[in-house]
Amino acid sequence: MKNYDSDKLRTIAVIGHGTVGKTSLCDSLLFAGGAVERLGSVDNGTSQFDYTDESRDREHSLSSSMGIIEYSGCKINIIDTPGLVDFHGATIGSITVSDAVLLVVDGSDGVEVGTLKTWDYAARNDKPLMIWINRLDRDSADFKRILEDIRKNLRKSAIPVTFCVKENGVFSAVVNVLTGKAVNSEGKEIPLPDSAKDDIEMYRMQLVETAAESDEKLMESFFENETLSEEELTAGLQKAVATRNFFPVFSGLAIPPVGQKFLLDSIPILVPSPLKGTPVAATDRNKEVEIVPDPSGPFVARVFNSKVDTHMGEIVFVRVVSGEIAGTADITNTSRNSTERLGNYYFITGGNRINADRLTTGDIAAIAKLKSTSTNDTLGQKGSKIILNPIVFPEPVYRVAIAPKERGNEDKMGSGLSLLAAQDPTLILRNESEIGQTTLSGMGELHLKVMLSRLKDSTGVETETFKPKIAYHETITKKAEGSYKHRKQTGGRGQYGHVFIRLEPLPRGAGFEFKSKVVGGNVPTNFIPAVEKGIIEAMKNGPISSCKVVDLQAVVYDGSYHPVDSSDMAFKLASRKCFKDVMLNAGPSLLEPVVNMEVTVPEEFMGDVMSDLTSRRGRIQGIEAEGAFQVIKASVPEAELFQYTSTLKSLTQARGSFTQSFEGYKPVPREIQEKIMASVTEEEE
Ligand SMILES: Nc1nc2c(ncn2[C@@H]2O[C@H](COP(=O)(O)OP(=O)(O)OP(=O)(O)O)[C@@H](O)[C@H]2O)c(=O)[nH]1
Ligand SMILES: [Mg+2]
Repeated sequence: MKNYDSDKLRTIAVIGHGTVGKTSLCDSLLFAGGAVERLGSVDNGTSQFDYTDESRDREHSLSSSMGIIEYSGCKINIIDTPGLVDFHGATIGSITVSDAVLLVVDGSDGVEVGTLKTWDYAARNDKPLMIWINRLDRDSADFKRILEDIRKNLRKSAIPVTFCVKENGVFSAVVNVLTGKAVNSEGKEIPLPDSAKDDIEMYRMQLVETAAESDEKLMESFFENETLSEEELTAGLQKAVATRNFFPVFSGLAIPPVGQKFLLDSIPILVPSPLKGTPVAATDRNKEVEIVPDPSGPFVARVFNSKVDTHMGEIVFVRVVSGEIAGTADITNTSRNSTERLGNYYFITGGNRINADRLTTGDIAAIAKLKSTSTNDTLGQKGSKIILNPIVFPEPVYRVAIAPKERGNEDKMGSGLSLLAAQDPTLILRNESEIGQTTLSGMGELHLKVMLSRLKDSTGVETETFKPKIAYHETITKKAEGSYKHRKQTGGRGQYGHVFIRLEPLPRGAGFEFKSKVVGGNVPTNFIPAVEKGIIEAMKNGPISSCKVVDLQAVVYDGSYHPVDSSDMAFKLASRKCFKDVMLNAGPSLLEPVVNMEVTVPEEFMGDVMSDLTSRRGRIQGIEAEGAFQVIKASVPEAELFQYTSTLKSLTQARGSFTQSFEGYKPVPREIQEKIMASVTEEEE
């Protein structure tokens, strides 16, 4: 493959709801662009993108994959992304490194939760966006209805560059508004159908107005001539795409391919080249900077994905944000401040690799044989201190406790999972000392299933998962005080420690404060640290449920000592016992972790989802409309949310989604507190 300069590169991330035909469309683009001789198909296992056994078996894309099309003097990098929310980590990474995204929408179902979510990622990354309305061959498909749906849910400025025509209710042609050309249902060029003439005029006018609005000079020219020249139209549309004021809509079928060439023709024209992309925020020696896309600038590349390849071992995928590198070079992983040798890099298309000898601004490549580089790292020229602002991945929403099936495999499991977590930032492994369990969190049940089967394949370690314990906390609700005297006389030297302690509640999140207000040396200063230690030890296992005690102030305000028998140990024991006694009189209460949820569902499911949340002791905080969807905001105890991803799936026919974030600790209702205390006592016995 020849080397392409930055202005001849375009990277497109293909995104959208699950099973709308993204992978099929990517295969059809490869075929239409002449990159493959045979059309790959997800249905017979020959897709260039879903080429792993894993994705073939599950019939979904489970990670992002690449394809390269050399078309009209340009190199178009296509990145196919997973539609399932479980694998949106890969989707977000791919969006971040694209020049534009192509949002695929089903021609019958229209905008779905996955459409909204991926749209939102593109918006947050300020990416130019194109839309492909797919599967227009289905009986229920309706181009105009879906266009309206898109305009209502997403933005008005979605305007067709190509549209579909049905004759007698059957899909018959795709028409290009810009060129006036048309293709039939076999993809062959045909004269413009009469039934398309009015629509082509209407859409062309909308395009002309959009172009004129993008620039004052064009607006003037439009007022003068009532139209725009072809050059003016192109320039205006380019600008409107780059500024996200216009979302070009394409349409057709992925299977059999119809309409692909119209899209390929438009990509080099409508999608801004990497050189026109927005500068990327970064820090250089802790100072905020912006990295401008410039092949003659310093070499900076972003790692947006990494995986283990059967032939190459661990590989990382990068986009060159600035600069250029040829041949081999020593580079710096600036995120880890380590040196790497860049020598084995490839352009990847499907499951194949092509040796590369130059990486320039805007291009995407896979690098093999790096020592310790993973997703979200920055690579720079030797000695560089530039670190790109990291990609923000969503918080995992599905957490389980995990252990190896066979005892003794703990370390192997830990290191295997750590490696997977470094490749996928939405997978988080934690040793949680508070509950004494190792937990694994991810984006959903399928996400963890796939990761654990990868773990088994790579290390042979089989695992078991179970419901994680809840990290309850204990606190107090009122002031109380008391004393305790620890005295033992056993033959020789005795033990003597005597303290008066007062406990006072502190605001949530304040933790623990300790003060000494002892006067007259009743407890000598050198024993005060032992008193504090005793309390801290007692707070590790609270008196009501054996959970951690938080948010209180302890004051030791009096006591007494014995010149011979007093010791650190005696004061520690006294304060430990005293703390327990006083806490039981201070209105002890159990706190539980509570999370903020945002559940997005089509309106028809709102009632069911809300009553389910309420039955989980959830408190609805508000409801907002987002197009035809409702976003329910609620605060729900973590204890009630185990496997909520699966619940929501079955409540909404997989058309709902949610995000969650930790809100804080809140008191557990009395009757539930009693149940928890009973179960803790049972466990201890
Ligand atoms: N009739 C028809 N079927 C299509 C079309 N495009 C895709 N399909 C079918 O839709 C199914 C799903 O297609 P995929 O390409 O795997 O969908 P996807 O969006 O990549 O799905 P995920 O990877 O799970 O997000 C397959 O069985 C395809 O054959 C189309 O234009 N027309
Ligand atoms: Mg797919």
